[in-house]
Amino acid sequence: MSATSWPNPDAPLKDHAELGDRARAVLAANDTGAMVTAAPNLYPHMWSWDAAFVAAGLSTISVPRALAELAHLLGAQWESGMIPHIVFSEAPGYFPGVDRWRTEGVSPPGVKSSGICQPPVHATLLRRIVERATARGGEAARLAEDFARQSVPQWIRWHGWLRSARAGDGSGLVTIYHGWESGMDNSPRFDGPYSRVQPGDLEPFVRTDTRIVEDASQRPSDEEYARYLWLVQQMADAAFDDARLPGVVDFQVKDVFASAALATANEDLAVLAERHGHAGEAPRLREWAEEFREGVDSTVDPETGLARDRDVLTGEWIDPPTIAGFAPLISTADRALRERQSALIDGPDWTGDPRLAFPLPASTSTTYGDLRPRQYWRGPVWPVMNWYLATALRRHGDEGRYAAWRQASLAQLMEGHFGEYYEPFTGEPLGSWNQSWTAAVALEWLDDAEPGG
Ligand code: 2M8
Repeated sequence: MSATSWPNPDAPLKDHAELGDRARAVLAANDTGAMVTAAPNLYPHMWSWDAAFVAAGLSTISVPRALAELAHLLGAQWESGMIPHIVFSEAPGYFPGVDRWRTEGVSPPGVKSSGICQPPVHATLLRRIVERATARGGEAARLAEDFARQSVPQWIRWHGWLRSARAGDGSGLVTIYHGWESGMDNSPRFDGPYSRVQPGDLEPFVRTDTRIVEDASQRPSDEEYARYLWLVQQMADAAFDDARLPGVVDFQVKDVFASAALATANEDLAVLAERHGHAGEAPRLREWAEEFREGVDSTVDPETGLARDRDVLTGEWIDPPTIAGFAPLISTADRALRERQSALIDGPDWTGDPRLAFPLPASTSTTYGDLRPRQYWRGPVWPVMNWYLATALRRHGDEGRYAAWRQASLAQLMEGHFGEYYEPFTGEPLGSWNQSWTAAVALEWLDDAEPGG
């Protein structure tokens, strides 16, 4: 592992075999034995949706290791069914750590976790892992199928919690109480809702992220962090009681992307349930899938063709053009909508922008007035998103776009740093280097000949 500067003096990597070797080395280096941390220094713990992508990447190396990753995450599931967004390791140095969350006594005994969630991509990736293992046969298949049989009830509890605690209004749209729950923390999606969060008597804090990512402009601002922490404080004061959150939290958004992830994950969970000993559960999981599919479709702006979040507290639609606007590409069954969105994503505001280093979708439209091409979820290209969206396109039969995005993604990753995110116009790796989910999706792209895609 010698990638320490950019451009990488060893770049371009020789070939895909070298890319694969480096990606495996990143995952091995980030593996504590109990978990593959999300990144070496910046994120020394397990993140919920990172763990799902990481497990998929690990399954190209070792199915048992991949299953252990998901088992560790499931070991932190709350009694309510919620899967927390961070499962803490013993490593120091991340802020806000477990003490700030005040989850002791609410999280399961012995578990150190945060008190919020992240997008529910897990069942989708578990299905992929199990199909890969089944195709491989032998011990890997037996282990993966056993794991599915044993864990399906826990995944159902997770989805059931999202549906009752976060979408009990029947809207088919998941409410989030923190931008962190979206996974796209400082996306312009949340500018409006965050502008109305006014921190009150906030416990003092010292950030650690800006010590690790030295160029602070690649991270959210201090003002944004104060709001993030204020929301944590509000939820901790309410002991993360699902029933109390709607009455106390200053940020409440219907998240269209998480809802699309849940729609498709319900479909995948139904398939796993049918194949691995829980067939009786499949019909209600398919109903849930339909409910969230319809919820997502109902948010599409007829003028722009993009799906929209909604601010629950003001009732307003959220307009900034971000990658979340393409949520229907993940979940919709409406062919015309799929075609419209596919044409849009090829267009000059997205992958068709001729200034791009690689024709891949940025986290925010590159023609958006307030684009910040180096700042986190406000502009950079995220490899993990490209892979997740491309596999969604492929499962709906779009082999052409899948192949084009695969080629562009592999070309982007050949610079060899496994950046957390990339500057869209120069291809510079930003944020953390040797980010686990970036290495994981590199392995997935390389392995795409295998069944289960
Ligand atoms: C980022 O979020 C964390 C907070 O959850 C952070 O900035 O400290 C996001 O990109 C999130 O989606 C991701 O899961 C996490 C770890 O990679 O980092």
